Amino acid sequence: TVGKSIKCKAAVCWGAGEPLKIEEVDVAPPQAGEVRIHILYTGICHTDEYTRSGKDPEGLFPVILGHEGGGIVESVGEGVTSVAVGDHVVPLYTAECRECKFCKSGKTNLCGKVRNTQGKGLMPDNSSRFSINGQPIHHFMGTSTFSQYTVVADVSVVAVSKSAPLEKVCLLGCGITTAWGSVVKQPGIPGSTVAVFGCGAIGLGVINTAAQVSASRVIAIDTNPGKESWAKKFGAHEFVNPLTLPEGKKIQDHLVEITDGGLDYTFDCTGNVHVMRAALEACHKGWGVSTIIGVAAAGQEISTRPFQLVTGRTWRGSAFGGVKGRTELPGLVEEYLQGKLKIDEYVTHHRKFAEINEGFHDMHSGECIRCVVDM
Ligand code: AHE
Ligand code: ZN
Repeated sequence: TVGKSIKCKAAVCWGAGEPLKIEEVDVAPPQAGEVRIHILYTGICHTDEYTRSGKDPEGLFPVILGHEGGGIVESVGEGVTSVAVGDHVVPLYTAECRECKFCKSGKTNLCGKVRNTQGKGLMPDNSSRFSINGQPIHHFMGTSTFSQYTVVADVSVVAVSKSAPLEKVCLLGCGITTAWGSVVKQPGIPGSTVAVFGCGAIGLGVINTAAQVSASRVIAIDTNPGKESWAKKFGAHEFVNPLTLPEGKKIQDHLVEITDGGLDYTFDCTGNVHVMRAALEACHKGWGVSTIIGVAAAGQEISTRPFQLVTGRTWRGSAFGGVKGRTELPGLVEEYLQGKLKIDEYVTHHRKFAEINEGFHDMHSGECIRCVVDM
């Protein structure tokens, strides 16, 4: 059966730094190996803002942003067997084909199958399913959830339990899963000391997961004093505001002092390269491991004295928390339904689709953890 094009509303970013504009777009039917999804809810993540702002060197325009979506499969292209019409789904910006060198390695969640075309803002056949009066609009991160209908590759979507509210589980498309995976995929955290730099959604998720797996001491760090109560609510034992340290005192030196030589594990959840350095240098000599989760601004580089690594600290990073989305998201949704995984607690703001730009403004305020947009 040959599907028809759908007209719907989408938030289009026409150029770097421009606000999103709600437009009527044509969404072509899914081709072989593709899935068209009716998006009902989407979160807004700092990465959407990073690309909107024009700071992302890989940013392409015009584009339909968004990568934290929840929706229902409207139709599928030829050969699609992994999801069916009517399934409740979460699009995945980290695909999982189970066939490529990466997927088969057993060492990483990164998948090579659609990486190149995804990076070009296109579907795997090198074309776009979005257009306005015949002008193609770029896809984003293989998901483009700021559209009432989107098309994704079948390797870039997972069906989840219909018992779970899509307005909540959409957030598993990025932030909460990233935070969860960064902790549970790393052996050794139970019983260990942990410091988390940055108390946004990712930082709070890392704090919460570390506390749940019984880290012995979880120290939250943020320059916004308002984040102390958030961090503690999510399980942090202590909170340090670097701005309150004596003049000239570095946060890493303070942390090394109060932890008898440094932390076992640290996490950068800020994307600030100076914070990344502090997170590494706050690690304990001989075994401390620092994980970079935040996305740094274009052209930024990290630095430290090599002696920091020679003396046994490890600097690492992960994308989407090391989580294989198609395999693991259904289980995370079950954990949410059983009350073992927090999602509701992150949602501080709700917006109608027409107010999506206000949702971006919400995100900049320290009081916003996650804003969910009702499409
Ligand atoms: N294009 C940016 C980098 C963006 C980036 O690091 N993306 C993260 C996901 S951020 C989620 O909010 C990622 O996982 N990337 C892996 C990948 O394969 O793209 C830049 O600075 O160039
Ligand atoms: Zn994100």
